[in-house]
Amino acid sequence: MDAAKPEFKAGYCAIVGVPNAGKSTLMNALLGTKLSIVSRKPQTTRKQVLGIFSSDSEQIIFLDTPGIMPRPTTLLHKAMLAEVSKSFADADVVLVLAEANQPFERALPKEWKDYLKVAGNKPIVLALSKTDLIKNKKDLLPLLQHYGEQPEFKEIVPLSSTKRYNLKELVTTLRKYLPGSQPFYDTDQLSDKNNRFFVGELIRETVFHKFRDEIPYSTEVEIREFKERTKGKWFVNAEIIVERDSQKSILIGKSGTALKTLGERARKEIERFLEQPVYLELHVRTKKDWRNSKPALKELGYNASS
Ligand SMILES: Nc1nc2c(ncn2[C@@H]2O[C@H](COP(=O)(O)OP(=O)(O)OP(=O)(O)O)[C@@H](O)[C@H]2O)c(=O)[nH]1
Ligand SMILES: [Mg+2]
Repeated sequence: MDAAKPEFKAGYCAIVGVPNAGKSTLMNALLGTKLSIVSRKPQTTRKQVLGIFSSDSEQIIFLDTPGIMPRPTTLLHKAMLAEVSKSFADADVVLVLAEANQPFERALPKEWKDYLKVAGNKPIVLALSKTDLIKNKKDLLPLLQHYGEQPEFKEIVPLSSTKRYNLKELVTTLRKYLPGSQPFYDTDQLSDKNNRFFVGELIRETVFHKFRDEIPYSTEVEIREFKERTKGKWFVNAEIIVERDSQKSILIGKSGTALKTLGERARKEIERFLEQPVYLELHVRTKKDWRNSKPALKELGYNASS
């Protein structure tokens, strides 16, 4: 072995934290591509999204998780919590995100700290996210001191995903806690999820951006047909699922105009992601109270056993 070359390391890093902490944005920034959907609204991510970071010296398999409050109110929340628990179990190192621009009690509530006990003996690194929102860098010092006093965190890395500040340092820090190993995935692979999954997520993201109130939270997307063609446009038929007929009417809009704009926006995002022209067919269907229905959640690919 070349003595100057560092040992190759590979392992799993779960990214966890409260809703809106910036978990998905961070994973995208680390991978240099938009893989996981992002919105200004909390609880955007619902299922674990695996993102593979590969360099010459390490492969870090990031697990982006739903932002949750540990006390679930719906069966969907319970299923989201199960996704986070699964990520904790898979992780070699746990990365907790806390927003630098929020009061401590919001950035990392006490109940979340209790919840972190499920990490057991696994090393936990704290990333202080969105530091670009702190104008005076001196204001970071009390935050670093506060989190530095918390015994569960091995290290603290202040960072900004949007300004790409300290991302390399984060990788160097996480690397320390990974085992020496060959890469688990091909180094040009970005995820284990297929195009079908990401297309559904991009449609859901468009709903998060375009609609307000309960609609984003009551919406799920099911891909009914996905045809990759060698000639001509790829074909996607998707069903947008909502909980009530009144929500269905809002999504469709007067003479179908809202659905049409939604479809156009989502199609552009999908085409950018797939690097392919796409024909997107959208329908809206009501599945009454699907967020509290075990069979409906199972059908939609959630772990709704508990
Ligand atoms: N200024 C700034 N905004 C950020 C940064 N990272 C994320 N954001 C914003 O914070 C909001 C939430 O980001 P997400 O990445 O969706 O957060 P999340 O933790 O994945 O949220 P959930 O999936 O809902 O738990 C979005 O509006 C992002 O643009 C950052 O480094 N700086
Ligand atoms: Mg997210």
